[in-house]
Amino acid sequence: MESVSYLSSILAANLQPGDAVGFTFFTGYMSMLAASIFFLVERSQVDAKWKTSLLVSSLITFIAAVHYFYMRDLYLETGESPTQYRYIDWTLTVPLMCVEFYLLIKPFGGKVSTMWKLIAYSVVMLVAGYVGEAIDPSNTILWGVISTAGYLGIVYEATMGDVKKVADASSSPEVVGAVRLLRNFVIVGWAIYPIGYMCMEGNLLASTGWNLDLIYNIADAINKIGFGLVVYSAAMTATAKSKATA
Ligand SMILES: *C/C=C(C)/C=C/C=C(C)/C=C/C1=C(C)CCCC1(C)C
Repeated sequence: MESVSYLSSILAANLQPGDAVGFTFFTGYMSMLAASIFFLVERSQVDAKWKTSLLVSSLITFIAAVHYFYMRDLYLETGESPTQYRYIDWTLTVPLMCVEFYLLIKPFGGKVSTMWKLIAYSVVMLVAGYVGEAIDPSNTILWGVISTAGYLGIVYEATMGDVKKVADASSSPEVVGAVRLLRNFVIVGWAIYPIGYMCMEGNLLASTGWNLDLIYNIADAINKIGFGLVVYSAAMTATAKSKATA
C-alpha cells in the first residue's frame, strides 16, 4: 500500500472534488495539448503559404500545455499561484501571438517593424505585470496601470494602426476577417487578464475573493485556442477557394 500511495503522490497531483481552480489547471493542460496536435496535423490540409501560421498556432498551445503541466503540479502540491511559470509561458506565447498577426499581413506588405512594435508593447505589458505580482506587490495598482498602457498599444495597432491598415488594403477577405477576429480576441478575451490581476491582495477587486488563477486559466484556454482556430479557419477557407479556381 505504501508504494501505491507513493505512486499516487508523484503521479496524480492531488485534485480534490470541488477544487475548481485545480480542475481548470487539468482541463487547461489537456485542451492545450489536444489543440496542439490538431493544428499540427491539420497543417497538411492547407496551402503552403498558411503552413507557418498553423505551426505557430500549434507552438502557442504546445508551450502553454508544457507550462500547464508544471503549473498544475505546483498548484496542487502547494496551493500557491504558479506566478513564475505563468509569466514564462506568457513571455513566450504572447510574442508568438504577435507573430501570428504579422504572418497574416506579411504577404501584403506588412513590415517586420510592425511585429517588433507589437512585441515591444507586450514586453511592457508582461514585465510590469510580473513586477506587480511578484516583485513589488505593494504597488500592484501602479504596475497594473503601466502594464495596461502596453496592452492598449497592442489594441491600438490591431484596431487603427499598421496591422489594421495593411489588412484592409490587402486583396484577401480571409486576411481582413482573420485580423478583425484576432483583434476582437485582443479587445475582449485579453481584457479578462486584468480582471484576474485586480483580484490580487491590495488591488481593486480583492474583496470579491475571486481566484486569479481560475480567471487566468479560463482566459488562456479561450485566447490561445481561439487564436489558433481563427487562423485555421481562414487558412481552410482560402485553401478551398484557391483549389476551386485552380
Ligand atoms: C496566452 C496568454 C495571453 C494571451 C496573455 C495575455 C495577458 C494579458 C493581456 C495581461 C494583461 C495584464 C494587464 C493588461 C494589466 C495587469 C497585468 C496583466 C499582465 C495581467
